[in-house]
Amino acid sequence: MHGVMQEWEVEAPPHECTLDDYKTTAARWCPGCGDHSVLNAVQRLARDKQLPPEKTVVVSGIGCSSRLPHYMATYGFHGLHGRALPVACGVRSRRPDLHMFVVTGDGDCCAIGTAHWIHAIRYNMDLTVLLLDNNIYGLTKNQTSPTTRTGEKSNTHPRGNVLPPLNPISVTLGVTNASFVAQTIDWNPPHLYNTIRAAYEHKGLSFVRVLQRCPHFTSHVFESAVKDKSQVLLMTHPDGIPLDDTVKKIFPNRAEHNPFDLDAARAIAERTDCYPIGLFYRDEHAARYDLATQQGLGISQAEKLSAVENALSKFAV
Ligand SMILES: Cc1ncc(C[n+]2csc(CCOP(=O)(O)OP(=O)(O)O)c2C)c(N)n1
Ligand code: SF4
Ligand SMILES: [Mg+2]
Repeated sequence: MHGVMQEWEVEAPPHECTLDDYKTTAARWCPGCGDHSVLNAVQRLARDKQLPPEKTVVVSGIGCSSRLPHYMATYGFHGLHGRALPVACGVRSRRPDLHMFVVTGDGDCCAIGTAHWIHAIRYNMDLTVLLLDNNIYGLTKNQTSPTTRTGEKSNTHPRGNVLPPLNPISVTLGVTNASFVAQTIDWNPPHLYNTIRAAYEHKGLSFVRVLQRCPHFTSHVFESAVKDKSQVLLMTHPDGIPLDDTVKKIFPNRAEHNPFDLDAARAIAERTDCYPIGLFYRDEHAARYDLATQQGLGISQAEKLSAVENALSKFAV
C-alpha cells in the first residue's frame, strides 16, 4: 500500500443481501461436522447485519476448519498453517472499513500459531476470531493437538496422550489486554449465533472458542454433553451473551457471571466438571493497536514525501 488510492471509498450500489448472497458451493466437511454449524451462523450474521460481501473478509490458516472462507461469497484468505492472525492483523491495520472474521483450529491456533495468538490478543485489533476446537488435527487425519485430552488415542499417540490438555480460554484470559473472551458449542445454533453476533459487535479482538464436534475422529469427545444438557454450564448476565427462551429452557445448569470480573472469569474457565458457555470477559476500554497502525491512512502521497524529506533533512551535512 503506497497510500496513493483509497479505492475502498468507492461505494457499491445498495442491494438487499439474502443468505444465498453469502454462499458458494456445498461445504466439503464430513456430514455432522460442527464446522457446518459455524458456517451457517456466520452466513446468517452476515445476512442479518447486511454486511456488503465486497467489504467482508474471512481469513484462515490451514485445517478442516480453515476451509471456511471457501464457502463464504466474500473476500477470503486461506493462509499458511498457524498464520491466520498475522495476516488478519496486516489487513486490519490498513483497512478499517472491512468486516473481518478469522477462523482457526486447535492445531492452527494453539500449536503452530501460538505466538501469533498471544500477540494478536494483546494487539486487540478489531477482529472476530473463531477457534473451532475439535481436540484433534482433523485435516491431517488424527494427530494429537494441544487440546487433546489425557489418554485419548491418536496416530501420534497410539497408546494415549500423556499430557493434560491446554485450556485456550485460560490462556487467552491470561494475556495482557484481552478484551472479549467467550465459549460456545456447535450443537446449539441459537447460542452459537448469539455468541458470534456479540463477538462481531464488540470493538476490539473478540475470541470465541467453539467446542466443535468432529464425528470422523473425535465423535466420543462431546457426545455425553450433547445428550446430557446438565454437563453444560450456561453463564448468564445482562451484559453477557443474549439468551433466547429456548436456550434458557434447554440448559438447566446456570451460573450468574459478571463478564467484567477477570478473576471470576479465570476461575470459571478452570472448571473441569462442566462446559461453561457464554461470555467470560469483556473490556471495552482495552487499548487497540489497529487505531495506532491506521493513523496516517488519509495522508496524501505529497504530504508523505514532504514528511520523509523533512526527516532526512535533519541528517544533511
Ligand atoms: C507449516 C505446516 N506444518 C504442518 C502442516 C500440516 N497440517 C495441516 S493442517 C494441520 C493441523 C490442523 O489441525 P487444526 O488446526 O486443529 O484444524 P482441523 O483440521 O482440526 O479443523 C497440520 C499439522 C502444514 N500444512 N503446514
Ligand atoms: S475430519 Fe472432522 S473436522 Fe474434518 S471435516 Fe471431518 S468431521 Fe469435520
Ligand atoms: Mg482441530
